[in-house]
Amino acid sequence: MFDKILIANRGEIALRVIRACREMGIASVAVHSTADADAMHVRMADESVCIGPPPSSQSYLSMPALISACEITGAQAIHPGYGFLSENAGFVQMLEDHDITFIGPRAEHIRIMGDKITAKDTMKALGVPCVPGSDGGVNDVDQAKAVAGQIGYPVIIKATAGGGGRGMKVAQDETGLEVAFRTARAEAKAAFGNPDVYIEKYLQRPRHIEIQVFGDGKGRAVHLGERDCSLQRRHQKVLEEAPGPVITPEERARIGKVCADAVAKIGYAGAGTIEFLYEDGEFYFIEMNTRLQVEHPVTEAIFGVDLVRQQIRVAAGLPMEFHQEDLVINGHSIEVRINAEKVPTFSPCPGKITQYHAPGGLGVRMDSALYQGYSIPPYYDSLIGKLIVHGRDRDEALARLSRALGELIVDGVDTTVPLFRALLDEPDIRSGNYSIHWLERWLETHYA
Ligand code: MV4
Repeated sequence: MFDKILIANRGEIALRVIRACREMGIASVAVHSTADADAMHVRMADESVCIGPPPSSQSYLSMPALISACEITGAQAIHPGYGFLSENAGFVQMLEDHDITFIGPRAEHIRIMGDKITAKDTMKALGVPCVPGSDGGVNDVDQAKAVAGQIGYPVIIKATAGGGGRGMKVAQDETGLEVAFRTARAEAKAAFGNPDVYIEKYLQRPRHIEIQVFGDGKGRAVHLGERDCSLQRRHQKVLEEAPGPVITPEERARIGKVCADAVAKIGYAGAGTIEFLYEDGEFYFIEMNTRLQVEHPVTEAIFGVDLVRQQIRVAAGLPMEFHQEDLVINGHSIEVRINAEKVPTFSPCPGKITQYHAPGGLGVRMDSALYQGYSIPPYYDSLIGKLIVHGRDRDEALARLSRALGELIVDGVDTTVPLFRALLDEPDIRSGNYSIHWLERWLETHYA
């Protein structure tokens, strides 16, 4: 096992990793930009290293600075958290050259899943159900028309270098397809330096259901059920829950096994998320994320596992501490993302926290790096906390969420907390009746 781990991240996820390290008797090294000298992750870690000026391109994304920080402190491994360098295959390779262990999958798997056409081809070959569409990429308008004619309109054109909603265009008919195809390619080339696009049948009212998988890197893998992350705004998740309100135990077992078998077969190491659109009882693969996700705590809550601990174990060559049959769901969990943003524009709202009080009690977990007097810098993501509740069933989780939001105090900046208070009064939210378009429609009607 490692003696010392460097955390190449900040905020709540850095604390999350430091806490796992401490429970495992592993020393932790925080890195920070000059803007984060007073940040909680710096205070909580055993040691810290300043790695550069405020812009993340010169600090949290600086590979040489991170490698130097490992060398100075003697850290043997890097946990990347999410975002930043967590899905950068080049970084994983560079660490390998410096004999530093990356706590995450192999560079090869990050690269495959980072190219969405290759990811889909790979998953399809592994028996994962995919959205009907082009086999591989589509190179010209005539080929696009032929594919669309086969699968039927509407269709969606996606950039292979995109993902997470970037570089997508919907076409309702053949005329629209010509425009969509040309603009999609041009935008993909401009945004990603790669014009390659592919086509899928456009699903009109799906849910976003993602399966948590975990591999030991030696051909054994498990799944930890699904999360329903359909409540999004502009491809930013707002609320996530597990299990999914509409997924049956039979559906979970079936798609879960397909996913676990697929990642076992490629020898995947560590945590991964296989994203699906779910419509009319069918799962359609869209993308795989090769990192620990923001919303991982809802899975931890219902399975009673520590995913970061398992990531560290697997990276050190140790086995996971569970088998598939040990993974039994207990109750229901919901996470809300507390952002320093002004609703309904969601414009970032950095500034000084004049008062802070975290909620507590049974079934409540608050993952946040906030403290009273802290100044949220304007340079980074606006996520300032995640409130995660757990109950015996969905209704108990909802009641706890309502109670915990009532206890939470974050003063000095605007936050998304009022949004959650309002959402909890909505019958569709209370009943779990929402698709990927629900939130944007609700925002239009409630704040127009
Ligand atoms: C789709 C789709 C409908 N049909 N693909 C957006 C993010 C990216 N991961 C995939 N996305 C979508 N792909 C087909 N074939 C609709 C979306 C989509 C979406 C997906 C998940 C969560 C929120 C969304 C919001 C708008 C569009």
